Amino acid sequence: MSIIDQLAHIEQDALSTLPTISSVEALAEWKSSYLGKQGAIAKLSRELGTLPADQRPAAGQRFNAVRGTLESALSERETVINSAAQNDAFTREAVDVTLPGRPTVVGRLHPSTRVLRMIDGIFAEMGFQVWESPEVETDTLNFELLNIPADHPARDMWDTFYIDTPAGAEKVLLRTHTSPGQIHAMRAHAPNPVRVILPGKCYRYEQVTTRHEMMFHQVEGIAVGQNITFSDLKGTLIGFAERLYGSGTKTRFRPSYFPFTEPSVELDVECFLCKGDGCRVCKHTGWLEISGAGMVHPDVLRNGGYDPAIHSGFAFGMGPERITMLRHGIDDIRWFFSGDERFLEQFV
Ligand code: FA5
Repeated sequence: MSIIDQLAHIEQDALSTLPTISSVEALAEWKSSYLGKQGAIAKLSRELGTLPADQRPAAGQRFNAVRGTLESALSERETVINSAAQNDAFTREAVDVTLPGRPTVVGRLHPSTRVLRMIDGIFAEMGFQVWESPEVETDTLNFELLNIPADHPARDMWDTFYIDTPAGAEKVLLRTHTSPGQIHAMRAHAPNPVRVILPGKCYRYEQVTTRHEMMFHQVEGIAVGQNITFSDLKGTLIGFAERLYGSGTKTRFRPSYFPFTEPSVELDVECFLCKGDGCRVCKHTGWLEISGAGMVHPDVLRNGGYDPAIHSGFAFGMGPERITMLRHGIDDIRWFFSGDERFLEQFV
């Protein structure tokens, strides 16, 4: 068979197999087997030298024509295959816009954080600065300097988580109340006046019940200066209760006992639910307790660096979880730190 016949054969073969090719990979193979450097046409062209000189130009032209034909057929097929691949991808990656969307869960503040911020805001309006003090304290700060020596029966009120320390070293504990913050705040300011609140977490080795958690928050408050009286304490806490529960909210002070205040009181507000008539939330008393308070004991003033002959002050400590329970009618404190979204998502 002559070279030209062989070329015609190759051309025909190439053009007849091309329409059966449907992948990019197979097309590349086709290209290299016919048009590549080692392909059928290139191999055959090496034999052009064996032709008589006068036939070579015409044969060369024929080779070029076949190459041109195959190249344009290749590019046409390439277009077809690419657009088929694209359509395929469109079908595979299509988005069904009629499907319902996936809801995005929006984060929100924990109810304790919300109430803490509300309490911070109310006291800030009354001129109190917000302070922080450590959650891990020494026995001295949590108890001794607050007039609660080791053998004092009042220690029972604050069952304690102690932290392992080397024998003979000072006892270290998780604070049982925010009251050690009183000493930190006084020592940082004495002999100048101080007026701060200290919000934070407290820990007690307690039986967990509907009203008692092992970890909870308190907001401590302390004001020390000259001529600060019990009336200032009453005015501050009544003002606070009215801002928190609405103006005209009734309050009452009951005598109480804390070793670090003298006299000591507890603040009750009229039950927001029954307005004093008595209901389940207030255990049918018509009143709800929200804070312990009192005039700072002279010993504690001295421990804070003040002279009780010149200075006086008041302090209070309230429980934001209990306040939140009362505001929202929550019947079990364990909801707060259970991590249950059904509870948490109600506070928007
Ligand atoms: C105290 O802790 C005093 N340090 C408060 C105080 C400060 C009095 C300054 C005078 C001057 P008490 O133990 O009553 O007091 O706690 C105060 C508040 O913390 C309680 O009214 C309650 O709201 C909250 N509380 C106490 N124990 C728990 C608990 N286990 N779980 C949740 N809240 C608690």
